[in-house]
Amino acid sequence: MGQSVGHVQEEGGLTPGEFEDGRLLFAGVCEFFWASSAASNLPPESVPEFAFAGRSNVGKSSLLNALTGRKALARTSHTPGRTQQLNFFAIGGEPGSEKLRIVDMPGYGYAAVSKEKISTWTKLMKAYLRGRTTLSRVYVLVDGRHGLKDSDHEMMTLLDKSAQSYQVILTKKDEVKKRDVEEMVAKTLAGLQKHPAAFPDVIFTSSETGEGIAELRAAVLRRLSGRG
Ligand SMILES: Nc1nc2c(ncn2[C@@H]2O[C@H](COP(=O)(O)OP(=O)(O)O)[C@@H](O)[C@H]2O)c(=O)[nH]1
Ligand SMILES: [Mg+2]
Repeated sequence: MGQSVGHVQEEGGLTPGEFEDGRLLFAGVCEFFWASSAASNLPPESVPEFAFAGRSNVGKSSLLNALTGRKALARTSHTPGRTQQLNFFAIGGEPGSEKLRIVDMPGYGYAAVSKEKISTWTKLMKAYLRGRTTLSRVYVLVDGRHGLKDSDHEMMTLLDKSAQSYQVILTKKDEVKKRDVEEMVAKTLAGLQKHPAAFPDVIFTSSETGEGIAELRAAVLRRLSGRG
């Protein structure tokens, strides 16, 4: 394993107990329960929400599958029509008694989409991000082969303005040469300096090998218990 990654992830100071609790948190119920296409039909606020955003094809569906250890989650997200909505999943308990919610946000930065559609999603995302008091953290997924793009900066600017806490997750680590990993992490952290609300650390993941997934679960658990 690359030393750099161990280093980056240890900076979070996650304990073995947090890794185990994180694993258990995602080992239970994981159920799709709500899709919102407009700010007027968001589910009532309840438990803390962890939203996942990123450019189309960044590996969001794969990461959510790896995180929850289930294939059904991505299948739900792939249901035609639902990809342009905010999809809500109950984690750790049946909807109504869940411990947290995962929110799958529409992918952005996809060129072949009409302006009208983009403006509809943008409105929905803005409304959700600005108004949601139970939103605990947004994870912005960035392709680890390519790094931050203009559309990621736009998304993060929106998050800065919304005063939402967010962290970047680099994806597809298995596709990045070991010697390039450290440089990609450094470049990404440098790019985050423009963004006051960004968590100053990244998690490098691979849904293919599972690397970084336990760390992500533990990070969610830590945030959920008010320690991160
Ligand atoms: N090698 C590799 N490929 C991945 C990984 N995650 C996703 N992919 C691939 O990237 C493409 C887009 O993945 P998907 O999860 O559908 O992305 P989404 O559009 O962000 O939901 C698919 O071909 C996946 O197989 C990963 O960790 N490693
Ligand atoms: Mg997807």
